[in-house]
Amino acid sequence: MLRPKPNRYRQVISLNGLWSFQTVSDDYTPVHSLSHPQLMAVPASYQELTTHKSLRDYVGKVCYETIVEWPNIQTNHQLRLYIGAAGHRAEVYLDGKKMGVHNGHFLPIDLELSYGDHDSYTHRLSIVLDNRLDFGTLPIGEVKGQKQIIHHDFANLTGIHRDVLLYTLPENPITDIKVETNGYESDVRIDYEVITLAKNVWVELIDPKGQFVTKQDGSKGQIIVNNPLCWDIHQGWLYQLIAHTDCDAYALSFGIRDIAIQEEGLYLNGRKVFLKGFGMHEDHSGVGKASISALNLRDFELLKWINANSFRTSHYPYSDEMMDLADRYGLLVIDEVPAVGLNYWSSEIVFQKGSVDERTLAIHKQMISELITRDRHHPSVFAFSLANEANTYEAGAVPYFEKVFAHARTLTQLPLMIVENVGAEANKVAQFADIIGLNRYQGWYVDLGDLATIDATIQSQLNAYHERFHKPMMLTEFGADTLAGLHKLPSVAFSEEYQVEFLDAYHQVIKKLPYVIGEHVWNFADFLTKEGLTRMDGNKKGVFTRDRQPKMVAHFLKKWWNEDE
Ligand code: BDP
Repeated sequence: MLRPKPNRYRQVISLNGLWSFQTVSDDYTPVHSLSHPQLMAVPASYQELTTHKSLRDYVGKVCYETIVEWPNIQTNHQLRLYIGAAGHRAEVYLDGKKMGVHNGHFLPIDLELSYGDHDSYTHRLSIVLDNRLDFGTLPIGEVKGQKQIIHHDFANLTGIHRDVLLYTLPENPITDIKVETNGYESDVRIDYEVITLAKNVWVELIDPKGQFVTKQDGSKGQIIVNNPLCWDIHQGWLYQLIAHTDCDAYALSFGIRDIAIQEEGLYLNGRKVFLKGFGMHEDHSGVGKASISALNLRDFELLKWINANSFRTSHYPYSDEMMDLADRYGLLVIDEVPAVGLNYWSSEIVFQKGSVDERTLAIHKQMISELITRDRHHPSVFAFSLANEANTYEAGAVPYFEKVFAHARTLTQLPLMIVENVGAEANKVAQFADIIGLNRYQGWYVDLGDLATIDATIQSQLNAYHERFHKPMMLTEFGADTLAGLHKLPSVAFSEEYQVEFLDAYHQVIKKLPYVIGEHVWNFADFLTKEGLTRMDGNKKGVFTRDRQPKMVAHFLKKWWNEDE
């Protein structure tokens, strides 16, 4: 699948804006227009916009509806719909007729809109969304009565979260382009393939400075690039392969860069790199999980300011635009599937029939396929994370993850990760991964306030993993809830001083361990969660507030990460 892009052969029309919106029953089909709609912004999380608690806490289906004015298209051309993300389950209707369904909130919906009445230029587009999480969705969840139970730590915000685009394709379109690069020094080989039924195919290569490199005939081939401009950290060089046919064209961006791992290191273009950055969330006041260019850009400006070189898309795939920005700012990305909540924080077994079972495995595999297909040409993506904090000490987790990893390996050569909170001795799954991420909250959930315990505990826990699995390790989460503006001398938990001392203690211990390839602070910014006694208006472990202003620790991180260059 190629993301819609306008050019002389392809029209793209944005349907973002104000739509009609209403909660609907489970058996609802949009035969007629909505009976008592309200206005709703697209993209946005509707829970962030409403003033009604009943809608904010609503569990079930909603319908978005808009009237679309058709572009003028030829009969042999296709009209398609692309929705960057809408969740969790989506049904798409045109004039009341079902066009398709999709399960998987954080990945695109792309389908053809076939329509009966060619004489009519206005059509009613309805998108029915179900915000319920169960064992056939990711994240997983359970609905008990009217309540949605979730086991993960971010609010179940839903709605149409990314661009809605109507687009056209010409006859015999280019349906896919595959590019693989080999090497990074001189004579880099680029293997490409253009998928199309068109007969006459040629490609052009344009370098990151916009200079023409070469033109070549045929839908499949190789190009050798001497002395390439490699993509690197803070150096977002992007090449373009422009595929042409007699009736279509598509420009695909990609980067030339080489990723390698060894037991004690991550190498980018032959150079060892240490990852500095954050686990993040797509979460902003007012719009929730919507992708908004201005807000996305501010996040990247802050990442640059603080001297971060990487982030994890915790705990789900981020928008196309976030991935484009990572490419352009030159930040390395751990791209994560929404396999979160596979841990009930109790003694209950998770990996068993009736709980996380073959239904979950099927959607897990589907989302891995969709994610890797969507993101395979982003040079920023150096690893895929296949789960966060699953109960990997359970016997049932072994066959489950064996299949998950085997599936992902059929789709990518990049390193695969698992993010763990289970101790090394109990872990039955980490051997499947190439890089092991560990989340640790010593000094917070364990021994709150006792910073002196961090050094020895974290060292011994990481060492235990390394001695048992002999893989590169990464501290993927460590953080302390901090109330912006709360100062205490001496420090106490929740104060800005405590966050500084806490993160410094981790930073010091990580530096001593050569096999640790990076540190990602939890979290980039404060974010919304479900209500809870330890969540006062959300999770406050952000280094920035939810409206993206720095807490005191941000200035320290900026300095530490600069000194470590
Ligand atoms: C970890 C989770 C993360 C949470 C974090 C926390 O991976 O999603 O937000 O802890 O408690 O367990 O702050």
